[in-house]
Amino acid sequence: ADRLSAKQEKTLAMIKPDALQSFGSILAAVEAAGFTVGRLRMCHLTLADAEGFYAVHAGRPFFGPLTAFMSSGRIVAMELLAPGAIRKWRQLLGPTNTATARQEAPNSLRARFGSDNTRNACHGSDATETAAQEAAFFFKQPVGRCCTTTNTSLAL
Ligand code: RTP
Ligand code: MG
Repeated sequence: ADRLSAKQEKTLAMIKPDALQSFGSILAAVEAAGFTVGRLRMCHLTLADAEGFYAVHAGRPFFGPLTAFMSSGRIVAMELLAPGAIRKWRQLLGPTNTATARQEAPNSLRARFGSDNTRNACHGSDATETAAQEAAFFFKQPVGRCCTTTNTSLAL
């Protein structure tokens, strides 16, 4: 009943190129934490796609390395549904910097699967508005070289 209740929140999660090989383990953690997986898409972002997704960071010193990394291999984008999904998923991610994550949250996904401050395994939306924008980015327009698109019956 809770899975379909109005208390559900939706976040946009991404498995970044460095962690694609750990998709199975990450999906296991998603399930164990009680999220419902909504729409899911695997694709290889172009550099322009990555620049669009991270447009808010344009001009930051890490923008070039970040967008190059994010277009270097396939990613998985997925909607995760749960009560408080945005905070809950970022909690599971741990701190942005993998080294910090290993110190402060050793069981977090970034501690387990990240490599450094840029190659940090996964993404999570930071607010309701960005979650909606990011879901639209992946599921309401053609993006990159799409490999797989699936829809579950529970997608909102
Ligand atoms: P995300 O958006 O990926 O969930 O991560 P976040 O909120 O924890 O981090 P944010 O500040 O939004 O940065 C987005 C991504 O840019 C890369 N980054 N590199 N100093 C650096 O080298 C640096 N800082 C950020 C990371 O990949 C980060 O997740
Ligand atoms: Mg962010």
